[in-house]
This record gives sequence, structure tokens and C-alpha cells, in this order.
Amino acid sequence: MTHGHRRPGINTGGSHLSCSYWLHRASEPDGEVKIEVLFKPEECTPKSKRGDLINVHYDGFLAKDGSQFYCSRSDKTGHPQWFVLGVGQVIKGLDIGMIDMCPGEKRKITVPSELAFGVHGKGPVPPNATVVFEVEVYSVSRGPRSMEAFGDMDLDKDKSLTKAEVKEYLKLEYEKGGKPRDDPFYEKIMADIFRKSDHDKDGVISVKEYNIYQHDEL
Ligand SMILES: [Ca+2]
Ligand SMILES: [Ca+2]
Repeated sequence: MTHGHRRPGINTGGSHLSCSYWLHRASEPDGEVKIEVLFKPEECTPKSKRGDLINVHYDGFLAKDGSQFYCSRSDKTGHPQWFVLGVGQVIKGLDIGMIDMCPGEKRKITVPSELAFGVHGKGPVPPNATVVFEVEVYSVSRGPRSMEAFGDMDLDKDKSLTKAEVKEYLKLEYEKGGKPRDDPFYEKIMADIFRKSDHDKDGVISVKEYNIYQHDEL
């Protein structure tokens, strides 16, 4: 499967589960996001809210026949994706359906086309398609809205984030969740974060680059 364009809500990897473990046929919702909690840790904190930076793995399926239009777990370049919840970095249905999730929680989120890929569809998703995502949250942290989080990451307080600084932060986040990872794992996430945030490509994320969401209504 090729990905010739950027598709909202794609991410990958990190889990030992195979894509085939979750095949299903969803019922058609009426213009609303339908959430089913598949797994919830006993200790379910922190809970995600708008503006949080979350790290998530998810697979996408077409509701009509359960066929998979994206399988991040089998994507070799894949890794769990970081995005800011509630600001349109993923399809609307996921922004809605992923609120109040804690690390370790898994959900099945059924999204009507108008809150997904709409009347035109996108890539392998046909027009007017209801889609289903199986989502697993790895971490939830204060988002780019929070300059406090920036301050936490900016270890030398020079008002810019190097890869080393962001990596330290990620490591702490992962170790907190009891899921330490190897270096290549972090390198992939770093590449993802810097591709999205380091707009002038100077190798560091400035306050301005970091805080591009400040004008969003959260
Ligand atoms: Ca710094
Ligand atoms: Ca920069």
C-alpha cells in the first residue's frame, strides 16, 4: 500500500499486536462519533483533553466491509504518532473520539464520513465512507499550548528545543508509562516531531515554531 499523500490520522508501530486481530463489521452511526472502550487500565490517568500532546497508534478500517485502509502496525516506517488533540491535526471524528483517554487505553471509534474523509474520500477511502479506527494511546502530556511544557523540555533555557532535549522529554514520558524503548524508536518519533514543527529546518524548535497553536480556540 502506498501513501502518496498525507492522510490525517495515520500512525504506526510499537505494538506486538498484529493488524488482523481486529476485524469487524461496524454498524452505521447517524452522523455521530461512536466510541467503544476496548481496554481501560485500572489506573486511568492522565486523561486526554483538547490541546494535549498525545502519542497514539491506530489502524483504520472501512465500516462497510471491515477492510483495512491503513495498518500502521505493519508499516515498516511506522511508529506511534504524536499529535495535538482537538486542533484538526487528525480527522474531526478522532479529535472528538479521543477525548478523555489515558495511556494504555484502547478504543474503537466509528466515524461518519462527514467527520472523516467526507464526500470526496481520500486515497483508499471511497466517498461518503464511514470509517472505523482502532486506537491505542501510549502517552498523554501537556500540549504545545502549554509553555510550561516547553520550559520543561528546554533544559538549557535558551528558548529553543534541540533534538537531544526533546528526546530526553520523550524518554521520561515513556519511562513514566513503564515502556522504555530503544534509540531507533525515539529517533523515528524525533524525525516526525521535527518534520512537523521545525518549519525553518534549522534543527531546533523555537518558541514560535512550538507555539503555533496559540491562536487556536481550544
Ligand atoms: Ca534548549
Ligand atoms: Ca527551527
